[in-house]
Amino acid sequence: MPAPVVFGPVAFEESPFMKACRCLPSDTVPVWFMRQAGRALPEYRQVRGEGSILDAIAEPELAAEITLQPVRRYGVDAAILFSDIVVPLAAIDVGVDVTPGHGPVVADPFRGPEDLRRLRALEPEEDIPHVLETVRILVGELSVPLIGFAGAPFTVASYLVEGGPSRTWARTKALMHSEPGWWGRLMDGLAELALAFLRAQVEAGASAVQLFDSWAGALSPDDYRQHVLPASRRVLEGIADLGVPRIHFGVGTGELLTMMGEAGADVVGVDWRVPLGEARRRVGGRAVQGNLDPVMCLAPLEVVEAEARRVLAQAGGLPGHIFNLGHGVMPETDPGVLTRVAELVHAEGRAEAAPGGSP
Ligand code: 1CP
Repeated sequence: MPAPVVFGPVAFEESPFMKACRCLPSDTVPVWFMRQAGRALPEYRQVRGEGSILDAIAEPELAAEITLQPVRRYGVDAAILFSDIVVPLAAIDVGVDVTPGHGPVVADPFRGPEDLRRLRALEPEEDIPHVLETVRILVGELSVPLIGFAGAPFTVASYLVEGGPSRTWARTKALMHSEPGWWGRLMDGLAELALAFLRAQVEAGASAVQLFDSWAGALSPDDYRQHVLPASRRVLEGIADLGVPRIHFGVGTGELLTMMGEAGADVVGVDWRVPLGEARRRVGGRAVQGNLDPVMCLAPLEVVEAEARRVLAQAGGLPGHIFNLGHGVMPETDPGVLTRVAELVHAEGRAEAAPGGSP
């Protein structure tokens, strides 16, 4: 009798990506690229059109197509849902849009505790049916695992408080220290939102999740531990029962890697500032994801190849490494370079069990 066709989270347990998330040996090192869908791809520019990315995300057939484009083009081992970290905020009418070429903009930024009333519980089937429909389409089409994602409470709060992208996060940090009570309630509300968003994506068929705390590296270890970690832990531990791998990533988080693992991650994402061998030491028995500097992909091909080999060497040929960039693909990247990086990782990466047991 033929084996039954299995869809959903259990379908990809034998894939290199899922094995790496679970620190199991596998024949190849899996690879995907943060922001692999997007402006580096001519096929993306062709279908995307003008206007806010939120409009494209609201069209399930289009969002599914954009998710599939980099999988076809690069031969990566995982897809990441085409969505954005501000999607749940937009869905509960907080008043956020994403300006092309700039990023999220909150017309009326959060300035006082009365703004907490603008946060309400996310009801996925009513508030984000289009996102769930996109996931369901993809689960039927993909031959690799789908990663769902959410923004971590701190990073999402930074947009609500600053009103848009920032380089200093000055208002956010000031608020955290001057009004710790309402900061804590803001974190709690955003943790609930991220948790509901991630649970819904997994229940619709996503095989793994990534919690993006992109800007957490702006914080001191003490601030992170006291004012941010509890909320991120609520999100990551809140989905533990679903059994899917949980990836936790931020930029410039070298000094926070141990705590980001302890927040409840199975895999810790690492940017280019910390060699992967050292990152592994900091995250204990967890897997690591990274960490080629995305800017290197603008250099001549032989430089990119040498840098990719250096990342593989630093990962040590042990299980529990997912090759990725240290942050998102730069829009000016030649897609041919990323195809070559994926080929090289597949051909040269090793993930063998260490003699005598686990890494
Ligand atoms: O309209 C557009 O095409 C603009 C570019 C763009 C894209 C392609 C934005 C605006 N968002 C996205 C999609 C997106 N956002 C994805 C899926 C694409 C893929 O990976 O294949 C993901 C994972 C995100 C997540 C996201 N959005 C993060 C976390 C990841 C990271 O890069 O650190 C953050 C911080 C955002 C906010 C955001 N949305 C868009 C921009 C330009 C930004 C960053 C703004 C800033 O610098 O603060």
